[in-house]
Amino acid sequence: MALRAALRNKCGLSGLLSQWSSCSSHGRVCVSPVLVSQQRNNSTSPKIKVDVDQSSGVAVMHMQSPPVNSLSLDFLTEFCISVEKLEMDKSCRGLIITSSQPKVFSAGLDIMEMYGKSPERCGEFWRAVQEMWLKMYSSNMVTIAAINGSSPAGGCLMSLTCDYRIMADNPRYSIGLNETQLGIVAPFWFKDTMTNTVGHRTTEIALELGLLYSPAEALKIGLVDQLVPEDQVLTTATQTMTKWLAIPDHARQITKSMMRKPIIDKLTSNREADIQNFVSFITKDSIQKSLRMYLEMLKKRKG
Ligand code: CO8
Repeated sequence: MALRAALRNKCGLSGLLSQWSSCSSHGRVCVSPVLVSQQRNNSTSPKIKVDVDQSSGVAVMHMQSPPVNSLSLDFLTEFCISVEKLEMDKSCRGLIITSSQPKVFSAGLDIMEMYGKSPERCGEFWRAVQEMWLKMYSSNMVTIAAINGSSPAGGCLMSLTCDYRIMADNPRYSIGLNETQLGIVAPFWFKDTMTNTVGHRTTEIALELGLLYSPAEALKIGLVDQLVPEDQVLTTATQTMTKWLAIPDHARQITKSMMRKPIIDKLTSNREADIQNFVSFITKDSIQKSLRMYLEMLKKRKG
């Protein structure tokens, strides 16, 4: 609830953090009882399971929200709490994100959060999406996406926030920012994150056509960094993490910040306007109609 409230107001997680810091004493941060139980090495919330290896300082976050790890407000809230806790834990230097769901890393934003909802709820949802992106894209930890299934739209965005992407080499999986296929438009920070990864021209084509790439195609354009057999995704991520953690943290962190800060600043200074844009766009009748048609298509495809 505390996080939901923080997400709802302007200061977001940084506000929540400053509230925590303000009650710190003797160098220890005082947190609410709800959060204390999650300060163990390993924690499980309904939708997220985190295993921390104390000896290596690496956390593995398993997304476990059936059927497809769609990014609902509840999911994003739990996700942000988990990342925030790890970020505050000085012994944790690396984070691997993966899925417990078969065949799917994440289906992206929960479409039901954007369909038939009040403007207030849409605004709250979008603030949580922004928060997820800001937390991940600016993380001090080494972050690796272990993509063990399909990863469209918001799932692709989440993996793009990471420092490195390893995907299962299974041609049935796909990854990409397919927003235009739903009749919606990826906002500037989705676009900028992809441009930073694969370049302007590739992003322009990918976004206009809403392209979903097979793992082999994604590797070719640099959307993912490495393909491995499905059963080796997590072990490869762990091995890769060791390599990244061999670099002194401060040097790596400053370099990461140098590469990413311009986009982060752009969203940070435009958060409210971005929320307003999203709310007025997504609540339009024509956009709601597109979403309904897309949902029907998903159901039909299943049938
Ligand atoms: N949100 C909500 N429900 C979803 C979503 C989703 N993103 N994706 C799938 N589901 C539901 C399905 O409708 C189905 O529901 P039910 O069981 O009730 O029929 C259930 O999850 C299982 O889905 P499938 O049977 O399709 O599962 P598969 O394993 O066969 O396929 C896929 C998994 C590949 C992930 C497939 O479900 C899929 O392609 N889903 C759609 C993914 C998608 O297009 N996501 C885009 C979301 S929009 C986004 O992330 C960015 C928006 C930016 C907004 C900007 C506006 C300004």
